[in-house]
Amino acid sequence: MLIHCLSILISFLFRTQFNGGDKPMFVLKHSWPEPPVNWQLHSNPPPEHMLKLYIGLKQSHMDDMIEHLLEVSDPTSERYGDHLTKETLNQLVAPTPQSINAVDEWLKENDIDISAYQRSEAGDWLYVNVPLWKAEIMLQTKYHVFQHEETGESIIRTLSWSLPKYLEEHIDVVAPTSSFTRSRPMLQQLSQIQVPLQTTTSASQVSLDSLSNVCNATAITPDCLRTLYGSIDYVPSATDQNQIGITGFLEQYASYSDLTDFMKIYRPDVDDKDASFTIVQINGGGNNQSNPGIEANLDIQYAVGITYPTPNVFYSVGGRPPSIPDDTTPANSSEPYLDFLEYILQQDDIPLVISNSYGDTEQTVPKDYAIRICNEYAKLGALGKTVLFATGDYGVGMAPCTTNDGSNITHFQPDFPTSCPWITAIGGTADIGPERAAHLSGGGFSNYFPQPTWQKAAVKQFLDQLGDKYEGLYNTSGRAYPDGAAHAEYFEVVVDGKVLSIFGTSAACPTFAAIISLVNDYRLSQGKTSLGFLNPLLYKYPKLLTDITTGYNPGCGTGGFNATTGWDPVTGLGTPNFKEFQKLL
Ligand SMILES: *[C@@H]1O[C@H](CO)[C@@H](O)[C@H](O)[C@H]1NC(C)=O
Ligand SMILES: *[C@@H]1O[C@H](CO)[C@@H](O)[C@H](O)[C@H]1NC(C)=O
Ligand SMILES: *[C@@H]1O[C@H](CO)[C@@H](O)[C@H](O)[C@H]1NC(C)=O
Ligand SMILES: *[C@@H]1O[C@H](CO)[C@@H](O)[C@H](O)[C@H]1NC(C)=O
Ligand SMILES: *[C@@H]1O[C@H](CO)[C@@H](O)[C@H](O)[C@H]1NC(C)=O
Ligand SMILES: *[C@@H]1O[C@H](CO)[C@@H](O)[C@H](O)[C@H]1NC(C)=O
Ligand SMILES: [Ca+2]
Repeated sequence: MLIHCLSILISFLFRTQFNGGDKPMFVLKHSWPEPPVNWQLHSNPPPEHMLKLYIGLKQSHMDDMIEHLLEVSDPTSERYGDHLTKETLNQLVAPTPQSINAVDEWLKENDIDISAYQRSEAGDWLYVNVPLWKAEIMLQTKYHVFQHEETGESIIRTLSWSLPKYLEEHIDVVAPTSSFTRSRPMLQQLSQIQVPLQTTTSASQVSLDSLSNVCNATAITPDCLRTLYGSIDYVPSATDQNQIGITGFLEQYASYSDLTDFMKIYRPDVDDKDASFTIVQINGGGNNQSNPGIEANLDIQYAVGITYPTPNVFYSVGGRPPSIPDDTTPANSSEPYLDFLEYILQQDDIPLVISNSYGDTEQTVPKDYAIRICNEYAKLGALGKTVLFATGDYGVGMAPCTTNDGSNITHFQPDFPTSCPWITAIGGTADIGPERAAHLSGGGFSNYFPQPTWQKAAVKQFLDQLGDKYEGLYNTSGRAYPDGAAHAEYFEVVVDGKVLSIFGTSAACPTFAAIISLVNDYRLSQGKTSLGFLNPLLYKYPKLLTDITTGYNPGCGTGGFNATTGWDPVTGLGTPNFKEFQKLL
C-alpha cells in the first residue's frame, strides 16, 4: 500500500520533469568517438530483433558492502573470514524503493508489461526482453551490427546512448549498449608439437628431493606444479564442503574423455574413473563432447589434476549472437560476464574459488560498465568466494596500443576484468628452479580503477625504483596488477585424444586457483571459513608467495616492465607456496 502511494507520488514528480509535452529530457550516458579497435560498422539489425536488456539499478549501500568486504578479508581483523550471507548481501545492495519505482514507471511508460521482465534476487538488476526499435526509443539511440575484423564475430551495439534525466540517479548501466568487450581465451601460443600418449611415473613414486626429477621446464604437468608449489603431499579432505569453478565462454567445451586420458597419463596414482567434473550450462551454453575446446580442457585438466578429489564445476556460458542477426533468433546479446554473474549470484551453493581465463582490453568497455561488473565480482568476494582472472598474454598491452577515446595516443593497454581490484589477477612465469617472469605475462595499471590501499606500499616500492621510465605510458595511480602468478608455458594438455603443449596465463590462472582451493580445503578441514577475497591477505603476507625477480613482459613496442624484488607488474607478489599458506592459516 505504502509502496503503491509512493509510486504514484514519484510518477507525478517525474512528469513534472518532462520537457514540455510527454517527452522526457535525456542525458548522454556514454559515447565512443569511433568503434573500438578492430570493430567495424556492418549493417542495421532488423527493428523487431529481440534484445535482452540488462538494467543495472543503483545499488543503495555499496560503500557499506565494500567496507564489510574489506573487513572480512583483512587477516588482522577480528572479523577475518566472517563472510556475508546472501541475505545480508542482498539487503545491502538492494536499490532504494525510489529507484525501483522510477524504473518500473519507465518500463510502464514504454508499454512493457511486468511479465516481460525478471529481477535479480537483490532487485539490483532487471532483465527485460524488448524489440530493438523499442530499446532505441528508451535509450535514445541507434543500434548497429558491428563486426570484428579478425574473428568475423558480430554483435549488436550502439556508439552512444542516453537515459531520461530522471533516471540518471537510479540506473548505473544498461547493456547491451556500448560495451565491445569480447571474452578472449588467454592462450596465445599453442605448440603444434604432439607428444605421444604415454604413462609417466607419478611424482609420489619418484624421489622428491629434487625438483628436476619431477619437472621438465618444457613439459609441465600437474605433478610438477604440485611439487613446485608445495601441495604434492596434501590430500584434500573437506570435499563435501569445497568446490572449484571454471568458467568457459565462446563455445569452449570441456571433454570428459580427454580428462580421463589426462588423468591416466599425469595422475596414475588416481583411479581415472573417479576423476570427473560437473557441467553447468548457462544461457544456452552448449556441451558438445565431440568438440572439446583447448582452453576449456586446459582449465579443467589442471584444476582437477591439482585439486583431485575436490569437486570441479565447469560453467559453459552461452550467448554468442548469431553471425548476422535476424528477427526470429532469440536475444543473444554476447554479454558473457553479465550472463555468468546473473546465474551465479542466484545460486545458494557457489564454488569457493572461480577461475577465469578470459578477458579483453580495458578500453573496449565504458568506465561505468566496468565499475558495475567489478562491483558484481566484489559481491562474490563478500560471500567468501575467491575470483581469479588471467592477466592476458600480451605483456604491457596488445597492439595497437593506442587510446580510443579520440586522443589516439600511445599507451600501455590494461586488460579487463583482471584490472578490477576485487579480482585476484594472475600473471605467468616460465622455467623451473628458479622461475622467471614469462614474456607473455600481462601486467600493468588500470585507467579506470584507482589503486586500492592494500597494494599502495608494494606498488610504490616498484615505482620508486622505476623512476620516470615509461612516464605517460601508464597510469601510476591505477589499480596495479597482477597480484600473483603461476607457471604459464609448455603445459601438456589432452585435446581430442592428443597431447598438446600450451602457453598462456590461461594455464597460470587455474593452477593458482587450484592451490587456493587446496588452502580452502585445509582451512575447512579445521573448521575455519574460506579465504574469500584474497588480495589484502597476499599483500599483508607476501611470504605466502615466492617472489619472482627476473624476466620482463615486452609489449607496445617496449621492453615492458622488469620483474624485481618485491611486487612487480609482471608477476605480482609471485607464485603460490602452499606450505606457507598452511603455516599461516
Ligand atoms: C623435456 O620435455 C621435452 C619436450 O617434451 C623433451 O623433448 C625432453 O626430452 C624432456 N626432457 C627430459 C629430461 O625428459
Ligand atoms: C543463445 O543462443 C543459443 C544457441 O546458440 C540458444 O540455445 C540460447 O537459447 C540463446 N540464448 C538466449 C538467451 O536466447
Ligand atoms: C559437435 O562437434 C562436432 C565436431 O566439431 C560437429 O561435427 C557436430 O556437428 C557438433 N554437434 C552439434 C550438435 O553441434
Ligand atoms: C591513430 O594513430 C595512428 C598512428 O599513430 C594511425 O595509424 C591511426 O590511423 C590513427 N587512428 C585514428 C582513428 O586516427
Ligand atoms: C588514471 O587513474 C585514475 C584513478 O583510477 C583515474 O581517475 C584517471 O582518470 C586515470 N587517468 C587516465 C589518463 O586514464
Ligand atoms: C630492465 O632491466 C634491464 C637490465 O637490467 C635494464 O636495462 C632495463 O632498463 C630495465 N627496464 C626497466 C623498464 O626497468
Ligand atoms: Ca617480484
